[in-house]
Amino acid sequence: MSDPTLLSSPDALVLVAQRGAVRVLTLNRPSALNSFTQDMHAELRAALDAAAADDGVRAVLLTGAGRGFCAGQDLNDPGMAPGADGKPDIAAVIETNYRPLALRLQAMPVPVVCAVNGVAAGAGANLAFCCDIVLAARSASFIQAFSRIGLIPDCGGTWLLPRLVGRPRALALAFTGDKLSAADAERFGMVWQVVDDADLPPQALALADRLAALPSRALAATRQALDAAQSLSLSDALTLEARLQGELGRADDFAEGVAAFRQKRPAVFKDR
Ligand code: T3D
Repeated sequence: MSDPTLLSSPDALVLVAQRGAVRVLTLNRPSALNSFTQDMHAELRAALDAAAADDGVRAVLLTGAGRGFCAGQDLNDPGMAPGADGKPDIAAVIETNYRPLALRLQAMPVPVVCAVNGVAAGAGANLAFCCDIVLAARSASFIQAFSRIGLIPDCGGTWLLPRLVGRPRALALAFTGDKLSAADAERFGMVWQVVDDADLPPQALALADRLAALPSRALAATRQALDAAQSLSLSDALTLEARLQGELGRADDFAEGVAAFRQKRPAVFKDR
């Protein structure tokens, strides 16, 4: 595996590096546990858009610098100009920042692995859950910190949490704001795997490499179908499966996968 190439400035709020076919994005405000300012939002959006547009990127790995993953919105950052009544306009913060972030992640053309290296609080926790596969360091934790400050789960939390853990646990997590250990998050099915802290970077990279070698278009269509099926009848889900499968069946990766199977060799997928 080649050494990573840093594509961003070393003091960027989101470090951008390329390692093989994996685009590694590192939230980089460690002194404030990588909480979101307007500027960090803008850099993360730009970094995800760039990864989505680059055919050399076949997987994205998102993680945090320092001892935290992301502590949600920076509560010292005014974020947006106050509304006409002089009060905080959080709706505008969500529409401008969190909506595009959650929807960008849901529509990435390549898989997104999240390596949660420490505490993930508020929108930081839900950012992780917006990603496709979450690995967590054993010392990491997840906090729906919103109720403590009089808010509801955002960054897709209201949509994601009940789907991940069911309504009773979603409500308990959101109401109490209790810290959930990585082990309990794994037990609840919110993360794919918990690994020892020192093993997180190599294991997350290894997983991203594995995903990068798979047929990207089929993975993106799988995510699309699973998400859409949440609100479809079985009949409509079958219709969507037929449409997506029909498209994939005409793509080069399907021909390559079948040829590789018949020839008893590893497949080399190229579509995106
Ligand atoms: O506001 C809007 O625009 C709406 C959007 C809402 C989305 C949201 O995400 S709302 C939820 C916002 N996040 C939180 O409420 C979490 C706040 N942070 C904490 O509760 C704790 O920091 C943690 C439980 C995450 C970690 O605790 P601990 O003891 O390990 O660390 P710490 O000492 O509290 O934090 C370390 C530093 O990070 C500290 O700075 P200092 O004192 O060393 O200079 C702390 O102030 C800073 N920090 C942590 N979280 C935030 C933060 N600074 C700004 N905003 C934060 N969210």
